[in-house]
Amino acid sequence: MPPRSAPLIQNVFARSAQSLAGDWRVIVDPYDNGYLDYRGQPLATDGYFADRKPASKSDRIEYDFDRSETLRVPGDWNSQRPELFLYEGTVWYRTRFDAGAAGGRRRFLRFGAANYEARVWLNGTFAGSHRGGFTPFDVEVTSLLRQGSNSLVVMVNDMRRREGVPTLNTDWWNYGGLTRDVLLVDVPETFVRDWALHLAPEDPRRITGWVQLDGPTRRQPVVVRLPGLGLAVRVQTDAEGFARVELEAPSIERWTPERPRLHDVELQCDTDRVVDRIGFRTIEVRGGEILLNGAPVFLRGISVHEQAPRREGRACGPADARTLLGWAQELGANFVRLSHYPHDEHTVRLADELGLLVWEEIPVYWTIAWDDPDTLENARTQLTELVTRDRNRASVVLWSVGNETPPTEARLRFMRELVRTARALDPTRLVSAALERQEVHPLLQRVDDPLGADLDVLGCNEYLGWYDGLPDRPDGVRWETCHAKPLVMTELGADALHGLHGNALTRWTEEYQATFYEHQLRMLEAIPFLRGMSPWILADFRSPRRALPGVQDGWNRKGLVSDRGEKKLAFRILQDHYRALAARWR
Ligand code: GCB
Repeated sequence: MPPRSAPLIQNVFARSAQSLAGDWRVIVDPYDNGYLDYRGQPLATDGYFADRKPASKSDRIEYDFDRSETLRVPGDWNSQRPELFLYEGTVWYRTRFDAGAAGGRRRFLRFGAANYEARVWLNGTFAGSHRGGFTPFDVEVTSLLRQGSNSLVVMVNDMRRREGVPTLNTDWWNYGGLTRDVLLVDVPETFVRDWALHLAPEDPRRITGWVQLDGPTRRQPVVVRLPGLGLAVRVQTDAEGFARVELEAPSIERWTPERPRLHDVELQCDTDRVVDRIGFRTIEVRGGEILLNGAPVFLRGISVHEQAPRREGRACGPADARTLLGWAQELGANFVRLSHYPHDEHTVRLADELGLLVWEEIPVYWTIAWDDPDTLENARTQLTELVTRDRNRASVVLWSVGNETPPTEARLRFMRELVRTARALDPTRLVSAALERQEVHPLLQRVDDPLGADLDVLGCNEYLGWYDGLPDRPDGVRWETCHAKPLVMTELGADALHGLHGNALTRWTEEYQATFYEHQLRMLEAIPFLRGMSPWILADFRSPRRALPGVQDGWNRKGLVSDRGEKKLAFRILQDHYRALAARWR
């Protein structure tokens, strides 16, 4: 039985927290010299983590954070210094910060993400570690924190590993570093660590869920309140600090893309009080339809990478989220596929506010070490952390367990385990994966991956007209599936360099891409079980696989928007289509 959740603090943004954003001192350490001795053994005391200064003029210390260069946190290192653009390895980060007296409270460091592995020391003492480049983790530092100045050292390593999740090969840039918020969070000794609140799928006039306390006083009454609606319930936690929540809410206004209503929620026990803003809605699949609040919905989507808009680097923070999701809204989307890894929590919270439905994904991508139990454990942990972080977001309707994985037995076992994990963690959402198509003959394509039997919604990536043929390749193509489930075409796309013009048969031109979309959209219109799409992709993104000089220059150019934020011709084509679809599915 997988755990109910990862030990993460829910809604850190509602907590009293100190941001550690700023310029951190860094040491670039390709040989892990600050961690290992010359025999490859971990250093006991002398590593860079000790953040030492010479005690006398004779003292030999071969590093000095105070005289080292700086990098901005949050931020990837690749885009901040030209010599780190292609760097993969270890970078040591050091910041100093002042902390007040603990006053009987507990303190945690929250890392929004560190790609890919992180080890954390506070004042020279090891405090915790994490692997997985896109999910948050908390490190308790209550007993390590000093009143006054503190030294926080984080060793971040972003080497790609064959047995990692993702593995060696991806079509996106391996941005390393402390890429998201770092916060010092302050909570009472016993606090409400986690909660899940949603409409009961079997009876949406009720809110159900649970709360989880953390700390020495685990048995407590907890009141869950929706002050705006005058609703409240009092529950009693057990010896583990856990209690189920049931609340009658017969006339609660639902969250919809058109009216994304969020409700203030308050959770209070004797020792703590915390708030959240939660939308309530249902999502299910019935008779080939995706039902949102009981009504059929068509997912007018776009895939999104976490590529910073109009600049180099990984997107992070609320402003980038606003630009990217703003473009999606301008396109007429009601749905975004946040590919191929968990995006920043700010993005998902903004989707809640804007009314965008969200597909979230873990980086189980292409071919990974299906037979390695530790790889599976790693993928399950990343999924658990993602679900824990976002299970209270109404916008999130689909968990995806992977992208374009090959239909072998070992992979099927691996993926089925992930599907089971997703369902055990969160029985209220749909589970999917982006699958591949099978060509029966050129005019008949089929989705018959056996994993489809385990999913609620089939995702399929197809590039008819780009990797296969010319823009008219989709003409007359029919689709079938053995699974009788709704299909979302999760990828289709063609590269175009913004400003490059030619006729529809000239690769890399905006005209080729626009024509590709015209033929694609006609084909998709004729698929009776199609219930959504998320073409590839919103904006051009950095990829080491894209070498063509003068066109790609290290960018995947399938964006409808260029790396500088300019819209290509195809943007308008999809926008017109989405306007028509929106009118039809009202
Ligand atoms: C795919 C992958 C995606 C790539 C895309 C492409 O099938 O899922 O990660 O970036 O194709 O552009 O080739």
